[in-house]
Amino acid sequence: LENITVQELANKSDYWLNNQGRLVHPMYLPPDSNKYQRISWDEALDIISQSLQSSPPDRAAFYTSGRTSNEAAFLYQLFARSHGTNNLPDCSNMCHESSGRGLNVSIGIGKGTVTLEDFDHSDLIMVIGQNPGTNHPRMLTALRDAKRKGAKIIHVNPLAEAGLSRFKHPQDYMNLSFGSESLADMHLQVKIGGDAALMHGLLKYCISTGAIDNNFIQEYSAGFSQMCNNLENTTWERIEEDSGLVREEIERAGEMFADSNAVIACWAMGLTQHRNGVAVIQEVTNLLLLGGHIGRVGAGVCPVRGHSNVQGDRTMGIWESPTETFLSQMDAGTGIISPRSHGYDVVECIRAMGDGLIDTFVCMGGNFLSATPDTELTASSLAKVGLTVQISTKLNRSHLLTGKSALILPCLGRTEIDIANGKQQFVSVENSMGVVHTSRGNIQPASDMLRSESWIVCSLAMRVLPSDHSVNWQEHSINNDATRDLIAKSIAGFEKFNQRVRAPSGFTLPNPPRDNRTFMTENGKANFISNPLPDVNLKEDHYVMMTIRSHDQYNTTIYGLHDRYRGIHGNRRVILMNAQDMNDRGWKTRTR
Ligand SMILES: Nc1nc2c(c(=O)[nH]1)N[C@H]1C(S)=C(S)[C@@H](COP(=O)(O)OP(=O)(O)OC[C@H]3O[C@@H](n4cnc5c(=O)[nH]c(N)nc54)[C@H](O)[C@@H]3O)O[C@H]1N2
Ligand SMILES: Nc1nc2c(c(=O)[nH]1)N[C@H]1C(S)=C(S)[C@@H](COP(=O)(O)OP(=O)(O)OC[C@H]3O[C@@H](n4cnc5c(=O)[nH]c(N)nc54)[C@H](O)[C@@H]3O)O[C@H]1N2
Ligand SMILES: [Mo]
Repeated sequence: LENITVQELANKSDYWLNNQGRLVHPMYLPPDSNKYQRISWDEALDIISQSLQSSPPDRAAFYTSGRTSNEAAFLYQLFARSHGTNNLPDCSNMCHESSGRGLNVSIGIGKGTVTLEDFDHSDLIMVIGQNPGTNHPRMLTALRDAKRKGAKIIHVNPLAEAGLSRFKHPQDYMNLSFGSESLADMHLQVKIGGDAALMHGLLKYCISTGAIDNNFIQEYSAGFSQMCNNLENTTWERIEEDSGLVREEIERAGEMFADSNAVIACWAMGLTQHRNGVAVIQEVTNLLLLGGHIGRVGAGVCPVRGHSNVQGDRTMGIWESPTETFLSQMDAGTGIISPRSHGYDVVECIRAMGDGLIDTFVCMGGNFLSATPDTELTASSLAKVGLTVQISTKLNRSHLLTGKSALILPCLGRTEIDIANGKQQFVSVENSMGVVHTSRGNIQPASDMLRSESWIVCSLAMRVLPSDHSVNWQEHSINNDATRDLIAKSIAGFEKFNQRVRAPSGFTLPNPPRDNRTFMTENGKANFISNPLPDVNLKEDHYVMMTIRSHDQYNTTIYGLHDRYRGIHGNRRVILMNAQDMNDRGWKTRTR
């Protein structure tokens, strides 16, 4: 890194950058310099602390990617709030934000309501806008097991994703069963953006055939008749046109739904990243509420997350718009006084940078530059920041297109042994099902200059915050048990954290809708929310483009150049197009 300019590095591919191995030493890119230089931890932390102390708290922002452990995430938000800001944008803003927003209004919780065991008791699992084969391979096992116990699976996707149509479990080779099985019983090949129309069709079908759970609707919900009225305005012609499906198909799916006592709906980016993401997630929720499929064994909503701890990070308070309930418990538990005004999310943060309103930008992992929506704009906005700091394991583009000065702080990965104060430490994470469990490293660290994320945050806090601060940062820098005790006092659901997390499979966080059909919404009810259908009409000669993830790539990290499920090799920049459309235009496949 010292011998090559950042401009030269920026010309390399992402694949090349990731292949350079681990970052093993703190590095500094001074203002007006084009090469990183080695720097000691003390010097690095001093530079950040000076930058933070020389401007108002709201001129700093703290980004988080989703791999950060609960303990480090908790300390990180505690530090940001002690410093005086809620500027905590995170990768979740670009991922399942719409799930959180939609579900909070519908059922009073921003996460899913199913456990893994529910899959064993489900009659019908809807997999909507999600490709578990590539992105959640372990979920295929849960789907296969559910199917063997009699569940039906409906796949809603413009593409017939391979994992769901041709599934082969590695262990089946051992049992000498060589055939692959089709997991999906039905594939509803919606148009891109056609899910809301499909949901309207399913709702209409169930209402008109009386396939609804009257008890649930009366006792626990609000907004049902309003929704029914609004649905009358949606014609079947519009539903067919917008969804790209024919009425009979939708009715057959409706029949399967009506015949099922316990339905799970899973979804991911195929819904969340649409402009109407919040609305369409509420439509899916409407459908489940209609049949009383919340708070029932084998049923519920299941937004399937990406990063291993993105859900836990939010639970720990990585959130630019925290609720008063959350903040007051945080303050009572830790003795700090959190700022109340909301901070920047990812998009607002980029705007603020562009307007010259950010002096210090710290990233706990991730690749802000490449993951955010408009790379060029983000790069030019970042360039206006005084100091950008990346706490990372591996090199990526965010280390090369930086603020006026930049730091790289190399941290331990979760697979590495973390010994602090003579004791081996472990951390915890929360999965999509709300289960909190331990994560322990077992390989030797790549360098003795690496530090744990918690250590880095606490060492910074000790420099920036007054020495009589209410939090014992010294202790937390080397003792995750102490941090868990503080979390237990400061965040609901984590009582006896240290004891419960040590159980072999961890513990499940409280989930009021699932546990006892308690809905912590404004009216205390589960809400049917009506939303107008989005405009999915296309202009003449226009096409819709969607993005999909591929094999051998994890978000911005490129591990290889092959997507074996799709038979695409040697390239990452691929546009797939309907052959008929290409023919009509006389367009040809590029041959290399
Ligand atoms: N190998 C690998 N695994 C990953 C990741 C990775 O990059 N690589 N990323 C991780 C992260 S952070 C996340 S968030 C998850 C994401 O997991 P997924 O959400 O499964 O990821 P995508 O491939 O982006 O999924 C988009 C899916 O939605 C479909 N789709 C697109 N538009 C529509 C639509 O309008 N309606 C419907 N019904 N479907 C639509 C696409 O065909 C595709 O199957 O994966 C995680 N796991
Ligand atoms: N065009 C497009 N953009 C998207 C998406 C899309 O589908 N299409 N998906 C969006 C989604 S769903 C998400 S979640 C975001 C993801 O946005 P980010 O989370 O910001 O991006 P990642 O590529 O997951 O981050 C990878 C980097 O994290 C660092 N890293 C890896 N492990 C660790 C660790 O243990 N500790 C630390 N400190 N650092 C580590 C490495 O340096 C690595 O280069 O991107 C979003 N952006
Ligand atoms: Mo994600």
